[in-house]
Amino acid sequence: MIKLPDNFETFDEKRKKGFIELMKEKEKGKKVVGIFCTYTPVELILAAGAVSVSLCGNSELGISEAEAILPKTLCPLIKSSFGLAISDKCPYFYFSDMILAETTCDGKKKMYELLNEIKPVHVMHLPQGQNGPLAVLAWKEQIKQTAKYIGDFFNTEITEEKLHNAIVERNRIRKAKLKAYEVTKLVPSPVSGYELSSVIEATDFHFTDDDIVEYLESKTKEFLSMYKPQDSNKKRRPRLMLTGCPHTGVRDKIINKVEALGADIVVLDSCAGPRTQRMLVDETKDPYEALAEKYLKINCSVMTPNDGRFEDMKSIIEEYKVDGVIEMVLFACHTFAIEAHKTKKYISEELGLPYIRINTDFSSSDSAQIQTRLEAFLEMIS
Ligand code: BJ8
Repeated sequence: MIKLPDNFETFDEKRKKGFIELMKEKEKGKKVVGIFCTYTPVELILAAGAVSVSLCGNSELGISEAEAILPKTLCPLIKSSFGLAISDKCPYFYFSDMILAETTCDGKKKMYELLNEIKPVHVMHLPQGQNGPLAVLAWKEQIKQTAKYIGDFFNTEITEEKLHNAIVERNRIRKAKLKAYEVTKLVPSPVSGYELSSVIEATDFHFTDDDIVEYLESKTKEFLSMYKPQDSNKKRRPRLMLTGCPHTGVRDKIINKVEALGADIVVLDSCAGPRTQRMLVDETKDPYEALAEKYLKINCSVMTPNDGRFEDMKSIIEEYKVDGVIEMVLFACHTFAIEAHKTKKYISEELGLPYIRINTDFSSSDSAQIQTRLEAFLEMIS
């Protein structure tokens, strides 16, 4: 019989639902691996017969608990993730048998050392750059070692056949997510960025691949049925791209707000967005090599250089017919903050599009100020 956390009654509805769903999987004997980053080759987890869950915090919850240990000046995503973990407020952390982590930004790396005091954490050493002859080789070796670690941890063997099957399954999910994202290529977009991002986020509450794909396909169909081509003759709402740090913690104060002001966020240019979903893992080659190549191609500011991000942005901007760009940088995220200088130059000077940068955290204290800046930005675009 699985024990509820002592503070279960204080959980909000979303977390209660997540807890109950995952509890059902645990009762069926499912093993759970917590993850924090898009660079995690989740196929390894799947091939071990376990399920992966994201442990990234995306609200103010847990931040005060975290600040008793971590510096207040740290990125809110790290503080929230850590605080939820140490206070048993995250159902996914509660049920995780182990954590699979990787060396991305400094804050996360050091946080993993502290998490390891609560749950077993295996850290994969991600190369700091994507180029150079040894990068893929080193990453492939890390993936192999991790397969061995996870296999031993769960007392199973991750065979190449299991890994191949996991690759095919994850590619199926990537294709379904991409189709959902691509609905907003239509003009006018039949769905708001807020609703689309809620749907993608809700896949975190589905724990089997069939469930995820079925849910995404039915939502995509529903969105497509809402398309009104006749409205393309009406005055066009500005079509915006949101780039920068992961945006789930600012959906209300940026995505919802900008859409209420009369624009559409038609593309979410984050590491989990369409630019990553369209990169499939090659199903025809050695699975370790295919995984190493695919995951290392993901563009994130933790890489140096990170030129691929700009190539991705250019094609996404064209495909989604973007009129302007909002870059969101979380406080204390040094890699995205420094890279934002290049982003601004690239978007405004090379692509000639309006650009605004918003520095923020997960609190609502700057909502009014953000609204004023967004209003001025939209006035400039319209
Ligand atoms: S692949 S974006 S999930 S590292 S935690 S870097 S906001 S200071 S999340 Fe990320 Fe992987 Fe890259 Fe994506 Fe900055 Fe905060 Fe660090 Fe962050």
